[in-house]
Amino acid sequence: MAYHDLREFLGVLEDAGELQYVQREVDPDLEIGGIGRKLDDTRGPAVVFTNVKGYSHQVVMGIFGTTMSRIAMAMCCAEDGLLKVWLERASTFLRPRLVEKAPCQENVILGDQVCLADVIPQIRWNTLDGGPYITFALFFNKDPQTSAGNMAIYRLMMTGDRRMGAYLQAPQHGATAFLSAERMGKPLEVAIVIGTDPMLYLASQVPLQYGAYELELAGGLRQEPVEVVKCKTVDLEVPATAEIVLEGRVLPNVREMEGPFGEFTGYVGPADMRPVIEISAITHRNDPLYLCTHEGYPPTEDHTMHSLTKSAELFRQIKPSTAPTLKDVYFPLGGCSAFHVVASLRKERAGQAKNVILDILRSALIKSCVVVDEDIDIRDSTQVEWAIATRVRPDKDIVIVSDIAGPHLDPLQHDGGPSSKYGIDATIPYGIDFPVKVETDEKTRKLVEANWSDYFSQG
Ligand SMILES: Cc1cc2nc3c(=O)[nH]c(=O)nc-3n(C[C@H](O)[C@H](O)[C@H](O)COP(=O)(O)O)c2cc1C
Ligand SMILES: [Mn+2]
Repeated sequence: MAYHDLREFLGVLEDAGELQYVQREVDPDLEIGGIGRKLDDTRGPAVVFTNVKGYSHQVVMGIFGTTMSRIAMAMCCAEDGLLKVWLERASTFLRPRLVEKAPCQENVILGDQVCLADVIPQIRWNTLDGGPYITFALFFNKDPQTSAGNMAIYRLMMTGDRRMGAYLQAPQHGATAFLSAERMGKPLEVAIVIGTDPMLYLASQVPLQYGAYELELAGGLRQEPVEVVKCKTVDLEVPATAEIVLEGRVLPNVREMEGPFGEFTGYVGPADMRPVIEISAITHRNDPLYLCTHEGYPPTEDHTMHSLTKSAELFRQIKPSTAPTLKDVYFPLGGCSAFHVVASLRKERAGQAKNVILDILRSALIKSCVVVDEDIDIRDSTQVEWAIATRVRPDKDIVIVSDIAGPHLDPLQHDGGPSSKYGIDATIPYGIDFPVKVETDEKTRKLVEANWSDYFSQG
């Protein structure tokens, strides 16, 4: 089963009691950001703001929020075993299907008529932000040489009626394509798509190799190709049922100040001279829904999404080689679902956990990891801390790698210089005499399970 569009998914959230309407007027200047922070902190519902000051359409925030349950709903599967379902479906790529007529083009605004503020609410999320930001748009482009498609999320700062600054940072693929177009002296055509089937948002966060198209992965994940329509002013195709589409070009040899911005790391990222997009058309559905997301320190929706998509992709990459007995991989939200990884395995040789550590730390995007035995639930931080506290010999089990490229958004990496990494082997050392774990025996466990509700019933 697949959702036709964002609206269908919102209906499912509402039926499940996971969506609430806010009818009171809210200010896009800081107030929506403050509400987003509190909803994330309290693991709150998705919200629809029906009355946004100075804006005539509805604003939707937090479709996934900070629990895995709404991600499972987006995937039409149970929360238990989500990673397994993801891995099964993610091996299929389905090419999009082109349609002639599309809801996302019910309204077309061209050239001089374009004024971003008419269609996009001017949300300033935090006091130190450099301006109003679009935070939850799918950014589409093609490689200027091969025409391979790309779909990702890059934040956008609105700087004029038709102008935006983009955080396009190599090695992200949109930046790679732009730099290649710029070397040819050409602009890069882009489409910025807001509000679709949530599966497209999840697929956009899978770290595929350059040239692999995330929209085709989305087709596989939803088990049905995505319908697309040709854009009006650029040579790109966009999801037909999207709420809002901005068409435009990243201008060659132009850089303007973008930022600062309150990032997913939980820190304010500095402003810098960054690429600029000029908008050539806006198309949108009747009564469009503007979809956005709040960013900041964990937990946020960004971390919830990344935790699943990155865990699945890393598991897929490292399982076959180093550790066929690898059991689970998890990017915890507290590690920004980016810098820190926990993995579990059934160790079959002395030292094998260190091979897994090196396999994980190989990625420039990861800074640290912990590897534990398979009896530890790596999604439970208390169990992971218990393994670290009781199974680590600090002089033997900590690996440190110096002078290596690390994640560029690590707040200690703003100078860009080489980083360092560490991994902790928190598995029981192989072949040593180690105490037996305290556990309820099977017979007693079954007895207690069978009697559980009776213990607490009155009379
Ligand atoms: C809400 C949100 C905002 C994001 N903003 C940015 C951004 O501004 N710049 C960036 O490089 N990545 C950003 N990302 C992460 C990328 O979308 C993600 O790493 C993606 O997999 C990159 O795809 P690519 O490899 O095709 O470039 C954001 C992700 C989310 C969920
Ligand atoms: Mn990509």
